[in-house]
Amino acid sequence: MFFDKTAETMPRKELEKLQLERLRRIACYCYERVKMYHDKFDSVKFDPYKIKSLSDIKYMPFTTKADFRDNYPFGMFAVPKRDIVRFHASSGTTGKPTVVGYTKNDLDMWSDCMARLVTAAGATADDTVHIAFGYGLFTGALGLHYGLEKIGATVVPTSSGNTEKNVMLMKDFEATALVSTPSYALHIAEVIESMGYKIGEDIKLTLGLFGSEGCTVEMRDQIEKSLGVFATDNYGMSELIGPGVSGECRERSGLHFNEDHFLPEIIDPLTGEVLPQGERGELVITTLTKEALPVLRYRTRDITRLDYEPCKCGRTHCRMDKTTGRSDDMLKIRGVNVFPSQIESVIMTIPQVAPYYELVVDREGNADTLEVRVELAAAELLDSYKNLEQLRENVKHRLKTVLGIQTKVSLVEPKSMARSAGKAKRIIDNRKK
Ligand code: DLL
Repeated sequence: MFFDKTAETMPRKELEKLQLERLRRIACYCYERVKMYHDKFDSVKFDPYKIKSLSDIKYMPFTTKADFRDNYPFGMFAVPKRDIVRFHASSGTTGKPTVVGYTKNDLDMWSDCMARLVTAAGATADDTVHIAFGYGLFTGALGLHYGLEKIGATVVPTSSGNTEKNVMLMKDFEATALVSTPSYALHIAEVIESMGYKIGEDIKLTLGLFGSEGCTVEMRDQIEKSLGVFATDNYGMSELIGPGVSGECRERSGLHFNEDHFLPEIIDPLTGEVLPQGERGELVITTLTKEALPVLRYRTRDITRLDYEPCKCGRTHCRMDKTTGRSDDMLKIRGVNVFPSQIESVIMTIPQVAPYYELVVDREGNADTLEVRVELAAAELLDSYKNLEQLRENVKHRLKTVLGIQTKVSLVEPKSMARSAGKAKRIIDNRKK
């Protein structure tokens, strides 16, 4: 099923022609309207009127999160405030939020992009979709909301939190699809069980439209088992639009980019060089059609690779692998690169532990230490010290095999870790204190 078959199955050559036309247009548009781009282009003598091929993009300067901070709140906008019809913002860990704005056309483009992705994931006008992302300045809830309404699905905008009420409404309104972060989906499953509801009888979900944070295939399996859904992944970020940048089709062999609106590249995060097709590196994205806040060569910090082979679903737009994490989430432990997703994939395959974990990084003397705290799946496991020790050693050994370094493993009581209603925060890096 397609929402916009012509666009989604456009032959590669035609698509690249369109991308080039749009790249030229947006580069000139930014140069003429946004002082920051004008100055950046001039400083490296980049002439937007002379772009000849898509690969000329490599001469264009990058945009980073710091540019948003330095131009807070409206310095990067390309239209007067009266043309803005909506603001969103991402919270950020320190200081001011990142402010993003949309014109009326931007909102139309956004809901079209979202409509394509939810259709690719299998949502239809017959679905009742429970949206358990936080409504508000976060882009997730309203992004999915408008895309789903566009395809005629019935939207239930409950927001995240108050999980028992969420579950009650899911049952009473007979929700068939759930929108949430993967970590919140796991918590919802836990609450469904504690309320005594049966999956398939009281809760009739069949589809999960998840995203906004990393989720390994192993964690996805757990979510599918506990909620009875087919789980799909959606990727995006506020600076670029929100969700709607890329998402999985039913083949689930990568997340299809909306490539006619978002042009992806993969670069070496250290040198900034564009990497050859198929290599893993940092994802950089250029918005090709946004009016209010066009963003050129945005360094996402997310690590992935792109696949340009046609997909079995018929879509021609390239696919990105699930991200292995953000380059700034990567932990350097005693010189070894560790991605939290590697740890997650180990934890999710050990049945005696629950899918809730935390990583505590510290420094003892000059050496980094990594403690993996993970919840036990059942209280009975606490009855035998010997069995607990065996389990701890098993987790430790499996982590050593995957990461190549020793970790400290702490098994904590079932249901003792904080549950998240949004993006889970799993890393505590005491070295930064
Ligand atoms: O999380 C937008 C979004 C909302 C995407 C709902 C999908 C669904 P931000 O809050 O700005 O925007 O966070 C963006 O979240 O750079 C990634 O590191 C991470 N992220 C988003 N989606 C995924 C995903 C929204 N599917 C940052 N897998 C991005 C892994 C993701 N990480």
